[in-house]
Amino acid sequence: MAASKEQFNKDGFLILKNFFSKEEINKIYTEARQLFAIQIKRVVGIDVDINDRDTFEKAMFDYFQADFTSFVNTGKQVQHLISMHRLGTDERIVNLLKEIGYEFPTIAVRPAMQFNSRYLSKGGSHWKLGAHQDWRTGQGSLDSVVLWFPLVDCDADLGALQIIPASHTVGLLQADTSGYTGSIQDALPEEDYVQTSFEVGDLLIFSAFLVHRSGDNITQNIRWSIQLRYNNMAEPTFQERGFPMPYIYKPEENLVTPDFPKKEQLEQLFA
Ligand SMILES: O=C(O)CCC(=O)C(=O)O
Repeated sequence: MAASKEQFNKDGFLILKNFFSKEEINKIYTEARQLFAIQIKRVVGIDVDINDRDTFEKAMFDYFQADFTSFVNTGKQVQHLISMHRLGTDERIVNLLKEIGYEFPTIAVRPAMQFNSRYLSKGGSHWKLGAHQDWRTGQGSLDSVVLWFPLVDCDADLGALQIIPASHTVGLLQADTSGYTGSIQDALPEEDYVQTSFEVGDLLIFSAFLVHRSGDNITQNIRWSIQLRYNNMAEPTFQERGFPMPYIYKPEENLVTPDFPKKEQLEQLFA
């Protein structure tokens, strides 16, 4: 693995084939679809087979149109799957981080699952991100990294990430921070981008300074993927900056469902 560290430092990324088993990735993918299927049944009124990909994804689009608020909430609940969080603390990941030089790895931000499709977007930026460096939003250790992997086989047509090898050493580029990751303002040469491609189980690990962007999903399908992010608490500049944590996580101030629950519902539940 020493050679991989050298390669990582040089290129700013590694693609590791079969890093995970297909079964463990499929379990997370299944649970995510199961959550959506529960709400699809309630809102759209159909008992959809999650393994019938096109039919299920069409139902996802119908659900998105029928009840946007509930769709967004379900999308947020999906971010809390135990299976996904468990994978994020997996020994194989901790060992990989150590192999690229981490002394004291921590989770930089909660794991994120994306289900990207032009049909699941009201604005531009949530299904397709322009060129950016994740460090601008994470602001963690200088050696902070992103782990990106799809839950389905993912090639150029499904919009797998496009990366600029070795761009992790060009510095923090100017970016418009109005989107949630911020798009780099300077035009970067098209020919510098490399299109990635994955089978289920493959993993891309990249420096938070590596310039990357979403590929172009030209299919009708959803591109399901997970991003995990880590910091190295032993990195001196992170320590000197007092371990900044720029992510904000806070509860709603008001009851989401007014007049809920009734006392009787609790009595019945705990009877
Ligand atoms: O998955 C994508 O298309 C973009 C993800 C990404 O760039 C990121 O999470 O930083």
